[in-house]
Amino acid sequence: MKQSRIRVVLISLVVLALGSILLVACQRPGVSTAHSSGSSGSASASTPTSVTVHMGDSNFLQPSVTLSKGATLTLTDDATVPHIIQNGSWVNGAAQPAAEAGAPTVNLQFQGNDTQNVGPFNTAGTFHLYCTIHPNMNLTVVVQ
Ligand SMILES: [Cu+2]
Repeated sequence: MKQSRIRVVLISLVVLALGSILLVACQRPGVSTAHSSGSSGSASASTPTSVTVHMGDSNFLQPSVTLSKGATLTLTDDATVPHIIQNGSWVNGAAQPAAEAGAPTVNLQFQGNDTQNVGPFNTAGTFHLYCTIHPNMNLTVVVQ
């Protein structure tokens, strides 16, 4: 009983190990070409300079967004509702203004159905934005 169970565990470990080796082997060519090329030919289209996050009545439509370093965050208000977006976050229902080191200063007033830009985010890290009007309307910006 016990031995067969150990055997099952061992076999699945071997399968996992082989699987991860295969994965690494498959990924290596793509990664290496991405790093080695870049001087000539097509520009790397995988680095967006702007990423859009939409806002609804009282929320961001996504809780977090990931940007490449140097990219700009575009905020679009899809509702006919104002938002005031600043550095900070709601914690347990309380507004806590705070700007992390390297964060662009954010103080944007949306009237409804409008779009504004934040950034560029030139420092890698995690930054928090919130709407001062709507409790728990938080957005985490991860810059890589
Ligand atoms: Cu709001």
